[in-house]
Amino acid sequence: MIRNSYPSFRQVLADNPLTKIAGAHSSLGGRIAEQSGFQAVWASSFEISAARCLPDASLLSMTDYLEAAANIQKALSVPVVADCDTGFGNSMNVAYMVTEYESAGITAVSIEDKIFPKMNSFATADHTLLDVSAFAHKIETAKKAQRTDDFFVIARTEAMISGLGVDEAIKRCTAYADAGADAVLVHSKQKTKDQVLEFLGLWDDRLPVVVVPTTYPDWHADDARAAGVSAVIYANQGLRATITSLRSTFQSIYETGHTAHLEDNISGVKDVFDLQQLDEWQQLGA
Ligand code: SPV
Ligand code: MG
Repeated sequence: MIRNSYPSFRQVLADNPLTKIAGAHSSLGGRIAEQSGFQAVWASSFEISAARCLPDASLLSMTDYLEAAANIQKALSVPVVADCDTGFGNSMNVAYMVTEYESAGITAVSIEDKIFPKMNSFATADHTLLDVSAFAHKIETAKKAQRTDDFFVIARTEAMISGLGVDEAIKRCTAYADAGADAVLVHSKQKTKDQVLEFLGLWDDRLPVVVVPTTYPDWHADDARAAGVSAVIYANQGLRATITSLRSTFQSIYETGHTAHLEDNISGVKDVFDLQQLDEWQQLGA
């Protein structure tokens, strides 16, 4: 089918004991994630900026991120979760963002409690947080702005990223739950899962918890589920795999002057045609 229908992220979260989400910056990456079994796709600000060789630092506009997320969603039968950074400004920007994303068919967005402009969580930089009440107001505004009951707003705290610790993360997530958030995302850059586990031990299960185990990659999804996690985002492994693969392929072609040795290890043209749904398009256009 060329025009895909897809469930809302809210539905997917309700239907799965653990929702596995893969990061993408293009429809192609999103489609391969879906074919690999992922139940949702994260339209990652890190990936979308990297695809344009730009830092993940609020340089691209909301329109850029929306276009990327909407293009990914158009290709999929699973929902996109759009990484909307800080909501692209103040509460009024958040209201505009929600109307635009919802109109484009996106069923879930995530906004984080850093000040605008934000910097990627792993970069050595200032990660100052917005005042808790100001971010709670953004969440309230997002929920007020949505038109459908299904639209899903994830409140992401960067408390642990900014060095404020687990207690601050709990305090903030509680305030965001009070403000009407549908889930919380707790991000950590520690080398182990312990900080997130500590959060889960103190969290009263009021809302689903989403995690991004980039720096603690050995946390098995089943163990995350057992610890109380509802959704896990593999935010940038696809991008990093792409970089490794392109680099070795291009270097090898350049050095050897031919591609014969690569042919068995790179996708055939037929594989590309299938990802493009060429057969379906030809039937439609016949
Ligand atoms: C992203 O993928 O853009 C994220 C996750 O927000 S992180 O890069 O870890 O901040
Ligand atoms: Mg991001």
